[in-house]
Parts: sequence; C-alpha cells; structure tokens
Amino acid sequence: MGISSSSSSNPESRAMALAKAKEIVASAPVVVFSKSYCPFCVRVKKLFEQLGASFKAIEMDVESDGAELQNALKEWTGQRTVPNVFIKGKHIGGCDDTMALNTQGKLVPLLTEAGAIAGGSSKSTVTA
Ligand SMILES: N[C@@H](CCC(=O)N[C@@H](CS)C(=O)NCC(=O)O)C(=O)O
Repeated sequence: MGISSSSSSNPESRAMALAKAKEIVASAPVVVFSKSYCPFCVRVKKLFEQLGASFKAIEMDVESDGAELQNALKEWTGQRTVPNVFIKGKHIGGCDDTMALNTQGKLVPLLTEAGAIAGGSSKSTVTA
C-alpha cells in the first residue's frame, strides 16, 4: 500500500464516495440506500412497490464501494443505518421515518410531487 491507497480513510476516496452518493441521489426521484438482507430495507422497498412508486435501490452489501458509500452517507446525513431514503433529493431518514410519513398521509404527496408515482395514485396510504 503506497501513497495512493484506496482505503476509505483516504480523504480523496471519501470525497469521491460523497460525490457519488450525491450523484445517485440526484439521479432518481426516490433513492433507497439499502442492504439486500436488511428486513427494514425490504419493508421500505415493499411499501414503495405497494404505492406504485418507482425507486432506485442501491444494495450497499453488493456494491464494491458500499462501505465507502455508507461512510459518506453518515458524514452527509448523520445516519449510518439502512435503509437511508431520499425523495427528490431530500433526506427522509430510515424505515421508521418513512413508515411514519405514510401513516400521516404525507408520503404519497411527496412521491407524487417527486414524480415517482406516474399519474398519481389512488392510494393515499397503505398498511405494510
Ligand atoms: N430504526 C431503523 C433500523 C435500521 C437498522 O437497524 N438497520 C440495520 C440493518 S438491518 C443497520 O443499518 N445496521 C448497521 C449496518 O448495517 O451497518 C430504521 O427505521 O431504519
């Protein structure tokens, strides 16, 4: 390992991971940073599916730079756990936060405004 180490503690690769996380968030109306085995992530993805909302899921246990992305998300949002949900570039939070928005009837308007629900949804909330 020389001066050009690709370790996540390298400030350069940390900056790159943060830039990549921001790029991903800007690339879709709804982004879920996830881990494929995480039950909370499964719940959130299922909720979006039930609401008919399109979303981009980044499975950080599968991505080669997943650990760097997770560190970048912690730095950016203060949240280290998954799921880490963004709607229209705005940090929403985890599973509990997303479920709470749904229960309050605030999730569908957010998804509609973000353009994630084509033509609007007949469902204002779902129980998951
Ligand atoms: N209360 C959190 C629970 C999320 C949680 O505990 N996720 C676990 C995975 S199932 C996690 O991120 N663990 C740390 C890690 O995987 O690095 C939420 O609502 O999102």
